[in-house]
Amino acid sequence: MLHLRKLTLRELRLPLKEPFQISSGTQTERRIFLLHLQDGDGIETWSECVAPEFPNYTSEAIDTAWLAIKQWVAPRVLGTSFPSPDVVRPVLDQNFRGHNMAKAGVEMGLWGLAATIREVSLSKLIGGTRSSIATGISIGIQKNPPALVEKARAALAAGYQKIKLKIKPGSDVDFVAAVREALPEAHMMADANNAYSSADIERLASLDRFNLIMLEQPLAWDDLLRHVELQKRMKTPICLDESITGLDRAQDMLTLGSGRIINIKPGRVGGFSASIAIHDFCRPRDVPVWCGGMLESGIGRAYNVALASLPGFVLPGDLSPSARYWDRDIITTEWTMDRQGMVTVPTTPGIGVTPDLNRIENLTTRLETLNAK
Ligand code: OSB
Ligand code: MG
Repeated sequence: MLHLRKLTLRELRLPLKEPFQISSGTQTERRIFLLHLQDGDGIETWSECVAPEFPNYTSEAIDTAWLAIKQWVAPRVLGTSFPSPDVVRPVLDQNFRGHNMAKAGVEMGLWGLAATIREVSLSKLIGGTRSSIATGISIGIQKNPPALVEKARAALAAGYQKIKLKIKPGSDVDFVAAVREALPEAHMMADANNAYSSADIERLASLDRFNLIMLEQPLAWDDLLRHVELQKRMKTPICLDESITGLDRAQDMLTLGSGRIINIKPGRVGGFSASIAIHDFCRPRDVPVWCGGMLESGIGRAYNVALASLPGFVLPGDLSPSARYWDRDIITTEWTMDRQGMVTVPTTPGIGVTPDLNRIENLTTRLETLNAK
């Protein structure tokens, strides 16, 4: 039985090693939202709510997620007994629309807690089959094509198996062309974070000549229909990120032909149950899925790595090691990647990382503890 007695919400700020620019803005620091879960026997674990500072990815932001967890998520889980974590999501969805990242932070924490209680790794708990995960890097928009080429070259030299180039109008075709010319064999893709509209179809279709593995979320964040027309015009597979908010949207994508690949981020779809459901739907239909990232700390990364160990995650994930993002992570043994671009899946019980409690305490800017009544 899972029985949550105490939930602690904690915000801390971690400076990014280098600014990360996507079409909707630049980040220099990550506001990190951690959750600490404790059951009646004193068993505990940590999770992370990935909502960003501003509602410029989906409609959620850290401050809305904090409110949603405190007001509506926590009261439904604190003091409630769940036989297993897969029954949590329906409870969170009853007459409670949206707020997927808020729901996911807590739902995933309960998966982490279940793994700790059962003394198995999180990967094993969900049926993971991989012992290491192929890793790709997401490279932010750079000031000019040569600067991007340099980043891409360094990433390949470090072993990354896939490079993802962020693009936006004004920083797209020339940038991708320069990287392709410099690195003809690179496994590469582009991510527009919904910076384009149907008026840009010809421009987007011109990316076909660069032999990209996929083009991620070119059109609006909640669109499925306009992507159909674009996919018909393009040879390059479209991968949806923002538009896939749950299993139903994954099904719609396939029915409509809005795209051919899905980037699964457990935060965006509301947690592990939904992520596993999308994985299970896609796998027999030969729809490749891979695990995206939200600039998580080492704690959030533990969940992504475990999820990506499922057999249908057939493409490299955005699961860069700690040193890609931070001078120092908030876990004691940081995430590393080997020269072949592989990240090892932990086999120890629970989430498989050890939070650095002193560092977390020192960095904390906001704290709130909620108890079962
Ligand atoms: O679209 O995948 C995205 C980061 C923040 C918001 C959206 C996205 C991203 C990334 C970063 O691409 C991937 C990572 O965590 O390394
Ligand atoms: Mg994306």
